Amino acid sequence: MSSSVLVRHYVGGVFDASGDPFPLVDPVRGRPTGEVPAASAELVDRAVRAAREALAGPWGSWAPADRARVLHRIADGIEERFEEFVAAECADTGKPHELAAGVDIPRAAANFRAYADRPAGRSEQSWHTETPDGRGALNYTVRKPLGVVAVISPWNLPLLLLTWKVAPALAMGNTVVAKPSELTPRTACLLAEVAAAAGLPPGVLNLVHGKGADAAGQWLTEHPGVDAVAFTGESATGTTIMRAAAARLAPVSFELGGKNAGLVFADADLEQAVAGTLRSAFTHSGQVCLCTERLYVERPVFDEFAARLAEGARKLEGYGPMISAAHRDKVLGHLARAAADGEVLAGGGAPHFGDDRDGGFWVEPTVLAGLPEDHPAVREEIFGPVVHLAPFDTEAEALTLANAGPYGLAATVWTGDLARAHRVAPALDVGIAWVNTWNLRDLRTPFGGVKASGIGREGGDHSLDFFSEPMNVCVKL
Ligand code: NAD
Ligand code: 6OD
Repeated sequence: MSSSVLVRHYVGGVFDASGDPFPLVDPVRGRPTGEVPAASAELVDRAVRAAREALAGPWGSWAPADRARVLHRIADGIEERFEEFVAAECADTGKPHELAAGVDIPRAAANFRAYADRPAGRSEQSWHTETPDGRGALNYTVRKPLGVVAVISPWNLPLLLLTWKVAPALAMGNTVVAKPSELTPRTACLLAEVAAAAGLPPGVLNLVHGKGADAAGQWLTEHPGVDAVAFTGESATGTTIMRAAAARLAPVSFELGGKNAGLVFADADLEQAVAGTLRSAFTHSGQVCLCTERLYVERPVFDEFAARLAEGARKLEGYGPMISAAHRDKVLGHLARAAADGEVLAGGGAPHFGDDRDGGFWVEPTVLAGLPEDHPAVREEIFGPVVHLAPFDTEAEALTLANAGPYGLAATVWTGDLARAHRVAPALDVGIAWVNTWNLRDLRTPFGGVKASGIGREGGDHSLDFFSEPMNVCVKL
């Protein structure tokens, strides 16, 4: 799918394509389809200053209800230009049209609506207590914005994850400098156009493009004018960004990598578990941070489950490519080592189409088995269409296996036993556990990971809490 979006920065209300360009590549065919101008350090600085000035401008005195109106207008704008957003998302990521049109772009609009309607009670002076020991004082809480927030987002769900942070940051009265992934910048440009048309004052949302290390991302996170950093991406990048933020004690909210486990108990509805695992392992070709990469199956149903999952994987159609040649090569490298050390039940390589897609970055949906738990394909995040199956014998063993390793983002539990579901799910070392489903999202629930998978929680009031400072005022009566 093509997109005519011109990639431009948006700073202080002005669009600008300055900076040395680098190519944007279509993952489906591997051909250049556009250019990204790399922001200079001077432009990043200008964006932070524009955001600081906007805080002190009219935006700083807008009531939550005024902010809510403009956030709803941004959501309206995304819906009005829906097909342009879908085309830009597909051009950048190569993901199937139905995924962009059915999930990712609608979720971007939903993110704005969800946060538009939420903060009134949180940001106004609505929490009050009287000093309980009879000293006659009224305490109330004022919620203030953090200030200038840097939002740095990845390539897998470009608009969904950008708006997931931008919307609550704006709802709480902050100003934002956003840097989307250098691989997928187009939808962010459309968002800037929509925000301007919706009446968001200049400087409130700024957009700079470029790479991460020694480029726009690093310059932004190291900038002394940035008051907080909200980041989604790899755990290793999170470590680097945390160091930069630590230098000035700026708060961070991190959504990072994962190596998500699933547990299939023998009492599960196997048909439901197979169908659910095909979704949880292969949606967006495994390039969703919540995807299942390790599946532990109770031994009595292991062979049947493995055969059915492998058959389902072989029959999958309409999946998309990896984001880049480098990422495809990383995934295929894992598959080559896994094939040498274990079993490949389905897939295992690059598909052959016999057309121009053979120039793109494709990997077949792959089911592996028989690898030891310390194998790189079982321990490291692959972020591709790859799931490894291993058997277990007891509930305790299943939990030990699932909880091993450095990550703790999400897990799935497939069981027909309600008591087991309530016993096992809370015992998992993850931020999100789904029982007999996957990626069913209510935007008010806490979202995030434990261990190397993140710091803090986003979603609903959790995002509003991160993007604001509560201040107590105590009045002697
Ligand atoms: P990445 O860490 O390489 O890049 C993410 C963003 O950070 C990009 O905009 C990039 O330019 C920027 N960046 C890179 N180095 C930087 C630096 N030194 N300073 C400042 N910015 C820098 O991640 P990616 O490859 O784009 O995304 C895939 C990763 O994201 C996977 O690990 C995946 O699990 C994770 N992810 C996590 C979640 C979650 O909610 N936990 C969601 C989506 C993706
Ligand atoms: O659904 C969400 O709110 C969310 N943050 C999803 C993240 C998916 C990771 O790739």
